[in-house]
Amino acid sequence: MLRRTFIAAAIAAGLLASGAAQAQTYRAEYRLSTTLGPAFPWGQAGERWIELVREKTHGRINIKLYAGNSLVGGEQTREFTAIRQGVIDMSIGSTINWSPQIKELNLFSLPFLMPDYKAMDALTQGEVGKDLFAVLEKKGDVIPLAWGENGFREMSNSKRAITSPADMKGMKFRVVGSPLYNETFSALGANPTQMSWADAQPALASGAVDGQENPLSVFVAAKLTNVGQKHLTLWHYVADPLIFVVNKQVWNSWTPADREAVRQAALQAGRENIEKARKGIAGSDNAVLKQIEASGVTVTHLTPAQRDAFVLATRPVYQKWAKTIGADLVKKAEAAIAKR
Ligand code: X2X
Repeated sequence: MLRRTFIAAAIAAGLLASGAAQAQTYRAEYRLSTTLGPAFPWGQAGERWIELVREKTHGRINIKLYAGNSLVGGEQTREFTAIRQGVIDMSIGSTINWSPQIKELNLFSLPFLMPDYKAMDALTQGEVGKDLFAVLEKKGDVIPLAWGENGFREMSNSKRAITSPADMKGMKFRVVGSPLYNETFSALGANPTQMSWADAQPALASGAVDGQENPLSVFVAAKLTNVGQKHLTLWHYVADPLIFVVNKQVWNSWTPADREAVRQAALQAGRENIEKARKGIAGSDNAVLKQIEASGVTVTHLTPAQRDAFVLATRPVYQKWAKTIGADLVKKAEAAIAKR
Protein backbone atom coordinates (compact mmCIF):
# COMPACT_ATOMS: atom_id res chain seq x y z
CA MET A 1 0.00 0.00 0.00
CA LEU A 2 2.68 2.36 1.15
CA ARG A 3 4.74 1.40 -1.86
CA ARG A 4 1.88 2.05 -4.25
CA THR A 5 1.23 5.45 -2.75
CA PHE A 6 4.89 6.24 -3.10
CA ILE A 7 4.94 5.22 -6.76
CA ALA A 8 1.81 7.25 -7.49
CA ALA A 9 3.30 10.26 -5.74
CA ALA A 10 6.55 9.83 -7.64
CA ILE A 11 4.67 9.65 -10.94
CA ALA A 12 2.63 12.73 -10.06
CA ALA A 13 5.78 14.60 -9.09
CA GLY A 14 7.43 13.54 -12.32
CA LEU A 15 4.47 14.71 -14.37
CA LEU A 16 4.46 18.00 -12.52
CA ALA A 17 8.17 18.44 -13.10
CA SER A 18 7.94 17.70 -16.81
CA GLY A 19 4.89 19.96 -17.10
CA ALA A 20 6.80 22.73 -15.38
CA ALA A 21 9.82 22.15 -17.61
CA GLN A 22 7.59 22.26 -20.65
CA ALA A 23 5.98 25.50 -19.56
CA GLN A 24 9.42 26.98 -19.10
CA THR A 25 11.01 25.73 -22.28
CA TYR A 26 8.22 26.33 -24.77
CA ARG A 27 8.30 30.00 -25.46
CA ALA A 28 5.29 31.99 -26.60
CA GLU A 29 7.03 32.81 -29.86
CA TYR A 30 10.11 31.77 -31.84
CA ARG A 31 12.04 34.00 -34.24
CA LEU A 32 12.53 32.88 -37.84
CA SER A 33 15.02 34.84 -39.94
CA THR A 34 15.11 35.12 -43.74
CA THR A 35 16.83 37.53 -46.11
CA LEU A 36 14.01 38.09 -48.59
CA GLY A 37 10.41 38.69 -47.58
CA PRO A 38 7.04 37.34 -48.71
CA ALA A 39 7.21 39.05 -52.13
CA PHE A 40 9.80 36.38 -53.00
CA PRO A 41 9.68 32.56 -52.98
CA TRP A 42 12.20 32.67 -50.11
CA GLY A 43 9.99 34.72 -47.77
CA GLN A 44 6.97 32.68 -48.84
CA ALA A 45 8.85 29.57 -47.73
CA GLY A 46 9.17 31.19 -44.31
CA GLU A 47 5.44 31.86 -44.11
CA ARG A 48 4.68 28.33 -45.22
CA TRP A 49 7.02 26.73 -42.68
CA ILE A 50 5.40 28.81 -39.92
CA GLU A 51 1.91 27.81 -41.03
CA LEU A 52 2.74 24.10 -41.29
CA VAL A 53 4.46 24.05 -37.89
CA ARG A 54 1.47 25.73 -36.27
CA GLU A 55 -0.85 23.15 -37.84
CA LYS A 56 1.28 20.12 -37.07
CA THR A 57 2.01 21.12 -33.44
CA HIS A 58 -1.57 22.27 -32.82
CA GLY A 59 -0.33 25.72 -31.97
CA ARG A 60 2.32 24.62 -29.45
CA ILE A 61 5.05 26.19 -31.57
CA ASN A 62 4.37 29.72 -32.77
CA ILE A 63 6.87 31.41 -35.01
CA LYS A 64 7.23 34.98 -36.20
CA LEU A 65 8.96 35.85 -39.47
CA TYR A 66 11.76 38.42 -39.40
CA ALA A 67 12.52 39.06 -43.08
CA GLY A 68 15.27 41.35 -44.31
CA ASN A 69 17.59 39.80 -41.71
CA SER A 70 16.11 42.40 -39.36
CA LEU A 71 17.42 40.59 -36.27
CA VAL A 72 20.97 41.34 -37.42
CA GLY A 73 20.29 44.81 -38.81
CA GLY A 74 20.16 43.53 -42.39
CA GLU A 75 23.69 42.14 -42.20
CA GLN A 76 22.98 38.79 -43.81
CA THR A 77 26.51 37.42 -43.37
CA ARG A 78 26.10 37.76 -39.60
CA GLU A 79 22.94 35.68 -39.56
CA PHE A 80 24.61 32.36 -38.94
CA THR A 81 26.50 33.61 -35.90
CA ALA A 82 23.25 34.98 -34.48
CA ILE A 83 21.54 31.59 -34.90
CA ARG A 84 24.44 29.92 -33.15
CA GLN A 85 24.21 32.43 -30.30
CA GLY A 86 20.45 32.01 -29.97
CA VAL A 87 19.54 35.54 -31.04
CA ILE A 88 17.77 33.82 -33.92
CA ASP A 89 15.86 30.58 -33.18
CA MET A 90 15.28 29.36 -36.71
CA SER A 91 16.29 30.38 -40.18
CA ILE A 92 15.94 29.69 -43.86
CA GLY A 93 19.31 30.89 -45.05
CA SER A 94 21.29 31.04 -48.26
CA THR A 95 24.48 29.00 -48.46
CA ILE A 96 26.19 32.22 -49.61
CA ASN A 97 25.26 34.14 -46.48
CA TRP A 98 26.49 31.41 -44.13
CA SER A 99 29.66 30.54 -46.03
CA PRO A 100 31.87 33.06 -44.16
CA GLN A 101 31.29 30.90 -41.05
CA ILE A 102 30.94 27.46 -42.69
CA LYS A 103 33.56 27.36 -45.44
CA GLU A 104 32.19 24.13 -46.96
CA LEU A 105 29.05 26.01 -48.03
CA ASN A 106 31.16 27.91 -50.57
CA LEU A 107 30.82 24.75 -52.66
CA PHE A 108 27.69 26.07 -54.42
CA SER A 109 29.50 29.33 -55.20
CA LEU A 110 32.34 27.66 -57.11
CA PRO A 111 32.03 29.28 -60.54
CA PHE A 112 30.48 26.96 -63.13
CA LEU A 113 30.40 23.86 -60.91
CA MET A 114 26.68 23.22 -61.50
CA PRO A 115 25.52 23.46 -65.13
CA ASP A 116 21.82 22.88 -64.47
CA TYR A 117 19.07 22.07 -61.96
CA LYS A 118 19.85 18.35 -62.16
CA ALA A 119 23.39 19.10 -61.02
CA MET A 120 22.09 21.13 -58.11
CA ASP A 121 19.70 18.34 -57.11
CA ALA A 122 22.49 15.77 -57.41
CA LEU A 123 24.29 17.70 -54.67
CA THR A 124 21.51 18.74 -52.30
CA GLN A 125 19.50 15.53 -52.55
CA GLY A 126 22.53 13.21 -52.50
CA GLU A 127 25.54 12.31 -50.35
CA VAL A 128 27.04 15.80 -50.60
CA GLY A 129 23.90 17.27 -49.10
CA LYS A 130 24.12 14.83 -46.20
CA ASP A 131 27.78 15.64 -45.67
CA LEU A 132 27.02 19.35 -45.54
CA PHE A 133 24.20 18.83 -43.03
CA ALA A 134 26.65 16.86 -40.87
CA VAL A 135 29.13 19.75 -41.05
CA LEU A 136 26.44 22.26 -40.08
CA GLU A 137 25.40 20.19 -37.09
CA LYS A 138 28.94 19.54 -35.91
CA LYS A 139 30.59 22.91 -36.53
CA GLY A 140 27.57 25.13 -36.46
CA ASP A 141 25.52 23.89 -33.51
CA VAL A 142 22.39 23.99 -35.60
CA ILE A 143 19.95 21.30 -36.68
CA PRO A 144 19.62 21.36 -40.49
CA LEU A 145 16.26 20.03 -41.65
CA ALA A 146 15.62 20.64 -45.32
CA TRP A 147 16.82 22.23 -48.54
CA GLY A 148 15.11 25.07 -50.37
CA GLU A 149 16.28 27.28 -53.20
CA ASN A 150 17.07 30.84 -54.12
CA GLY A 151 18.24 29.90 -57.62
CA PHE A 152 20.74 30.24 -60.44
CA ARG A 153 22.29 33.67 -60.22
CA GLU A 154 22.31 35.67 -63.44
CA MET A 155 24.21 38.89 -64.01
CA SER A 156 22.59 42.24 -64.73
CA ASN A 157 23.89 45.77 -65.24
CA SER A 158 22.91 49.24 -66.33
CA LYS A 159 25.65 49.83 -68.92
CA ARG A 160 25.85 47.30 -71.73
CA ALA A 161 25.14 43.75 -72.87
CA ILE A 162 27.83 41.40 -71.53
CA THR A 163 28.96 38.53 -73.76
CA SER A 164 32.59 38.22 -72.63
CA PRO A 165 34.74 38.97 -69.59
CA ALA A 166 36.15 41.94 -71.55
CA ASP A 167 32.69 43.54 -71.43
CA MET A 168 32.90 43.50 -67.62
CA LYS A 169 36.15 45.42 -67.47
CA GLY A 170 36.07 48.03 -64.73
CA MET A 171 32.33 47.62 -64.24
CA LYS A 172 31.25 48.01 -60.61
CA PHE A 173 29.33 45.02 -59.32
CA ARG A 174 27.60 44.57 -56.02
CA VAL A 175 28.41 41.10 -54.68
CA VAL A 176 27.36 39.32 -51.49
CA GLY A 177 29.78 39.21 -48.60
CA SER A 178 31.70 36.03 -49.30
CA PRO A 179 35.31 36.63 -50.41
CA LEU A 180 34.91 34.02 -53.16
CA TYR A 181 32.59 36.41 -55.02
CA ASN A 182 35.13 39.21 -54.85
CA GLU A 183 37.76 36.95 -56.32
CA THR A 184 35.46 35.64 -59.07
CA PHE A 185 34.48 39.12 -60.24
CA SER A 186 38.05 40.39 -59.97
CA ALA A 187 39.25 37.45 -62.09
CA LEU A 188 36.73 38.54 -64.74
CA GLY A 189 38.20 42.04 -64.77
CA ALA A 190 35.27 43.70 -63.00
CA ASN A 191 35.34 45.87 -59.89
CA PRO A 192 33.32 44.07 -57.17
CA THR A 193 32.05 45.62 -53.94
CA GLN A 194 30.64 43.54 -51.10
CA MET A 195 27.44 44.79 -49.55
CA SER A 196 24.23 43.50 -48.04
CA TRP A 197 21.06 43.13 -50.06
CA ALA A 198 19.58 46.01 -48.06
CA ASP A 199 22.38 48.30 -49.26
CA ALA A 200 22.43 46.89 -52.79
CA GLN A 201 19.18 48.39 -53.99
CA PRO A 202 19.98 52.04 -53.11
CA ALA A 203 23.50 51.52 -54.51
CA LEU A 204 22.02 50.34 -57.83
CA ALA A 205 19.48 53.18 -57.84
CA SER A 206 22.12 55.87 -57.29
CA GLY A 207 24.55 54.36 -59.78
CA ALA A 208 27.15 53.76 -57.05
CA VAL A 209 27.33 50.28 -58.56
CA ASP A 210 26.54 49.29 -62.15
CA GLY A 211 25.48 45.70 -61.75
CA GLN A 212 24.56 42.76 -59.55
CA GLU A 213 23.86 39.04 -59.71
CA ASN A 214 20.73 37.32 -58.40
CA PRO A 215 18.20 34.69 -59.48
CA LEU A 216 15.59 35.73 -62.07
CA SER A 217 12.81 35.37 -59.48
CA VAL A 218 14.60 37.99 -57.38
CA PHE A 219 15.31 40.22 -60.40
CA VAL A 220 11.58 40.33 -61.14
CA ALA A 221 10.14 40.58 -57.63
CA ALA A 222 12.67 43.23 -56.56
CA LYS A 223 11.84 45.17 -59.76
CA LEU A 224 15.48 45.70 -60.60
CA THR A 225 14.52 47.29 -63.92
CA ASN A 226 13.34 50.25 -61.83
CA VAL A 227 16.88 50.75 -60.58
CA GLY A 228 18.35 50.86 -64.09
CA GLN A 229 19.17 47.19 -64.63
CA LYS A 230 18.67 47.01 -68.39
CA HIS A 231 21.04 44.22 -69.45
CA LEU A 232 20.87 40.65 -68.31
CA THR A 233 23.34 37.87 -69.12
CA LEU A 234 22.28 34.28 -68.54
CA TRP A 235 25.46 32.56 -67.51
CA HIS A 236 24.19 30.23 -64.72
CA TYR A 237 27.57 30.55 -63.04
CA VAL A 238 26.47 29.65 -59.49
CA ALA A 239 23.24 28.85 -57.64
CA ASP A 240 22.39 29.20 -53.98
CA PRO A 241 20.28 26.62 -52.21
CA LEU A 242 18.51 27.61 -48.99
CA ILE A 243 18.76 25.59 -45.79
CA PHE A 244 16.12 25.30 -43.08
CA VAL A 245 17.73 25.18 -39.62
CA VAL A 246 16.84 25.39 -35.93
CA ASN A 247 19.18 26.46 -33.12
CA LYS A 248 20.26 23.33 -31.25
CA GLN A 249 19.13 24.41 -27.78
CA VAL A 250 15.74 25.41 -29.06
CA TRP A 251 15.48 22.07 -30.84
CA ASN A 252 16.38 20.17 -27.66
CA SER A 253 13.72 22.03 -25.70
CA TRP A 254 10.96 20.51 -27.84
CA THR A 255 9.43 17.06 -27.42
CA PRO A 256 10.51 14.40 -29.94
CA ALA A 257 7.03 14.52 -31.51
CA ASP A 258 7.21 18.28 -31.98
CA ARG A 259 10.72 18.04 -33.43
CA GLU A 260 9.43 15.57 -35.99
CA ALA A 261 6.53 17.91 -36.78
CA VAL A 262 8.94 20.82 -37.33
CA ARG A 263 11.14 18.60 -39.55
CA GLN A 264 8.22 17.40 -41.68
CA ALA A 265 6.98 20.96 -42.01
CA ALA A 266 10.44 22.08 -43.18
CA LEU A 267 10.67 19.25 -45.72
CA GLN A 268 7.27 20.11 -47.16
CA ALA A 269 7.91 23.87 -47.22
CA GLY A 270 11.32 23.17 -48.82
CA ARG A 271 9.84 21.05 -51.60
CA GLU A 272 7.20 23.66 -52.33
CA ASN A 273 9.85 26.40 -52.24
CA ILE A 274 12.07 24.66 -54.82
CA GLU A 275 9.09 24.24 -57.10
CA LYS A 276 8.18 27.91 -56.75
CA ALA A 277 11.75 29.13 -57.23
CA ARG A 278 11.88 27.26 -60.56
CA LYS A 279 8.40 28.14 -61.74
CA GLY A 280 8.51 29.81 -65.13
CA ILE A 281 12.29 29.46 -65.23
CA ALA A 282 13.16 25.78 -65.38
CA GLY A 283 10.83 24.66 -68.16
CA SER A 284 11.07 25.18 -71.90
CA ASP A 285 8.44 27.91 -71.64
CA ASN A 286 10.46 30.48 -69.76
CA ALA A 287 7.63 32.77 -68.72
CA VAL A 288 9.77 34.76 -66.30
CA LEU A 289 12.32 35.53 -68.99
CA LYS A 290 9.57 36.62 -71.37
CA GLN A 291 8.26 38.96 -68.70
CA ILE A 292 11.75 40.41 -68.21
CA GLU A 293 12.23 40.91 -71.96
CA ALA A 294 8.82 42.54 -72.22
CA SER A 295 9.93 45.12 -69.65
CA GLY A 296 12.65 46.31 -72.05
CA VAL A 297 15.64 44.38 -70.73
CA THR A 298 18.24 43.05 -73.21
CA VAL A 299 18.66 39.36 -72.43
CA THR A 300 21.91 37.75 -73.53
CA HIS A 301 22.12 33.97 -73.90
CA LEU A 302 25.74 32.84 -74.12
CA THR A 303 26.88 30.42 -76.81
CA PRO A 304 28.94 27.49 -75.46
CA ALA A 305 32.12 29.19 -76.71
CA GLN A 306 31.22 32.48 -75.03
CA ARG A 307 30.47 30.67 -71.81
CA ASP A 308 33.82 28.88 -71.98
CA ALA A 309 35.62 32.23 -71.81
CA PHE A 310 34.00 32.93 -68.43
CA VAL A 311 34.81 29.42 -67.22
CA LEU A 312 38.43 29.75 -68.24
CA ALA A 313 38.89 33.17 -66.62
CA THR A 314 37.49 31.93 -63.29
CA ARG A 315 39.27 28.57 -63.24
CA PRO A 316 42.14 29.69 -60.97
CA VAL A 317 39.56 30.94 -58.44
CA TYR A 318 37.77 27.60 -58.61
CA GLN A 319 41.00 25.70 -58.02
CA LYS A 320 42.06 27.89 -55.13
CA TRP A 321 38.69 27.69 -53.40
CA ALA A 322 38.34 23.95 -53.95
CA LYS A 323 41.20 23.59 -51.44
CA THR A 324 39.53 25.91 -48.92
CA ILE A 325 36.23 24.07 -49.22
CA GLY A 326 37.92 20.68 -49.02
CA ALA A 327 39.37 18.79 -51.98
CA ASP A 328 37.49 15.59 -51.10
CA LEU A 329 34.13 17.29 -50.84
CA VAL A 330 34.64 19.09 -54.18
CA LYS A 331 35.69 15.82 -55.87
CA LYS A 332 32.62 14.10 -54.49
CA ALA A 333 30.44 16.94 -55.80
CA GLU A 334 32.07 16.84 -59.24
CA ALA A 335 31.54 13.06 -59.41
CA ALA A 336 27.88 13.36 -58.39
CA ILE A 337 27.33 16.00 -61.08
CA ALA A 338 29.08 13.92 -63.74
CA LYS A 339 26.78 10.97 -62.89
CA ARG A 340 23.53 12.95 -62.83
O1 X2X B 1 21.90 39.25 -51.16
C1 X2X B 1 21.54 38.57 -52.12
O2 X2X B 1 21.96 38.76 -53.27
C2 X2X B 1 20.55 37.46 -51.90
C3 X2X B 1 19.23 38.08 -51.51
O3 X2X B 1 20.38 36.72 -53.05
C4 X2X B 1 21.10 36.58 -50.81
O4 X2X B 1 20.72 36.67 -49.68
C5 X2X B 1 22.17 35.64 -51.15
